[in-house]
Amino acid sequence: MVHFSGEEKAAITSLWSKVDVEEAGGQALGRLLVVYPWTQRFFDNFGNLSSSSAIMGNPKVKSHGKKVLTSFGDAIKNLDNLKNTFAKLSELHCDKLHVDPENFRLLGNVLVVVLASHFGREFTPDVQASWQKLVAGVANALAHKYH
Ligand code: HEG
Repeated sequence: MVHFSGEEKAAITSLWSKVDVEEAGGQALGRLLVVYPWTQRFFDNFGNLSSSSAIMGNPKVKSHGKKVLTSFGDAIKNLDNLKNTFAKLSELHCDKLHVDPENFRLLGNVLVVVLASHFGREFTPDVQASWQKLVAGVANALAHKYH
């Protein structure tokens, strides 16, 4: 299980307090769909995904991205307990949605890119390392109930 030091927790929480969840969530999910187009197949009811501008401007992508990133907020409140926090969502993604857990890792890395581009020099190597640990922890927790 991942363990977060006090410094890592502080780095994660302090950046998180400045994240615009709607904006960053829409960017992260949108970029996932653009960069890894096979992920689009989970969202065939989202309407127009025919180009990068259609994807980035798609209101369903934005609102679902916000939902996903809001759920990251629960991770940040439960850094010592990620597996239990994501147990229900893991079951949902496995049994109902059939999302390959590799996609959780891709989304986590895309989120890190979005944060880096937004925060620039404030996103220091140490802050990045803390966030990489977080997104890996969330991806593992979401994959935990797969069978
Ligand atoms: Mg998932 C639904 C969280 C990655 C595909 N995802 C949801 C929901 C949450 C969530 C909170 C709503 C659950 C509900 O309605 O009860 N997702 C979540 C997180 C992550 C993630 C925290 C982080 C890595 N999801 C993810 C990825 C894919 C995916 C990578 C596909 C590539 N999620 C997916 C789909 C739905 C959800 C297809 C249902 C969407 C809908 O039709 O409403």
